[in-house]
Amino acid sequence: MKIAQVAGFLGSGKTTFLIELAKMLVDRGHKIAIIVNDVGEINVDVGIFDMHGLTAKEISGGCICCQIAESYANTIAVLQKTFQPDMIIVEPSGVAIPWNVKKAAEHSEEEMEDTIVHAPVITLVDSLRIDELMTSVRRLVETQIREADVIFINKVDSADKDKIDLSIRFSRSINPDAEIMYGSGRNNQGVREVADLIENRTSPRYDEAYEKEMLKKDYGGGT
Ligand SMILES: Nc1nc2c(ncn2[C@@H]2O[C@H](COP(=O)(O)OP(=O)(O)OP(=O)(O)O)[C@@H](O)[C@H]2O)c(=O)[nH]1
Ligand SMILES: [Mg+2]
Repeated sequence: MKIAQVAGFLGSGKTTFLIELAKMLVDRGHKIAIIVNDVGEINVDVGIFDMHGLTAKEISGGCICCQIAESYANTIAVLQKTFQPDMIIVEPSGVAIPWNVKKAAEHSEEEMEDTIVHAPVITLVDSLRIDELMTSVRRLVETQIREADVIFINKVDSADKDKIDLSIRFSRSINPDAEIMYGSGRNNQGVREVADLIENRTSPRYDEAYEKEMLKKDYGGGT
């Protein structure tokens, strides 16, 4: 079973993007389930997914990458047994760390007869709020960008060229290896290209040693 994450800071447009992405994958014949995580303060309205005819499960009361990793793994296993999707698309909370979400997903293998294959990790970058992302929440945003396979510069329908360029340069400087794409979930721009990547590519399994190396770099220990 393939699992795709649409990561990104609070308000970066994850839910809007994910609905378009899921609809496109359903149209291509996939059986899709959605898992949405909210950290508690704002309640996700799963009804919005139902409205679009999509199967969604909400997990709340903490972050699926840490506090409630177990209930995330359990939700995946239950979906596998009861609905048998060929793909699950996950909206982690805006403060989640992508690799920890991967690690948590892999724990579901202990509860089901299936293995997890990770689709490329998509991180949305809100080009309208790039200045704020580069200052007040920079460390978290850098981690989300560094751990992405695909960086999607979002909301280009409303952002000016300077903000879009800055978003691209900032993302590139942190993660030179990732695919950088741009578009708008609201206008369904760029969604098809992301759907192609999710269908055709995979992302490595969680690797503790590699994460430790990255953390060292992060905190200046390795350089
Ligand atoms: N201009 C523009 N606005 C967008 C786009 N996508 C989402 N938004 C707006 O951005 C805000 C947040 O969108 P959501 O899709 O709820 O973002 P989210 O990342 O799921 O938010 P949280 O779950 O609260 O972290 C809403 O006001 C959306 O209408 C886009 O492509 N362009
Ligand atoms: Mg959301």
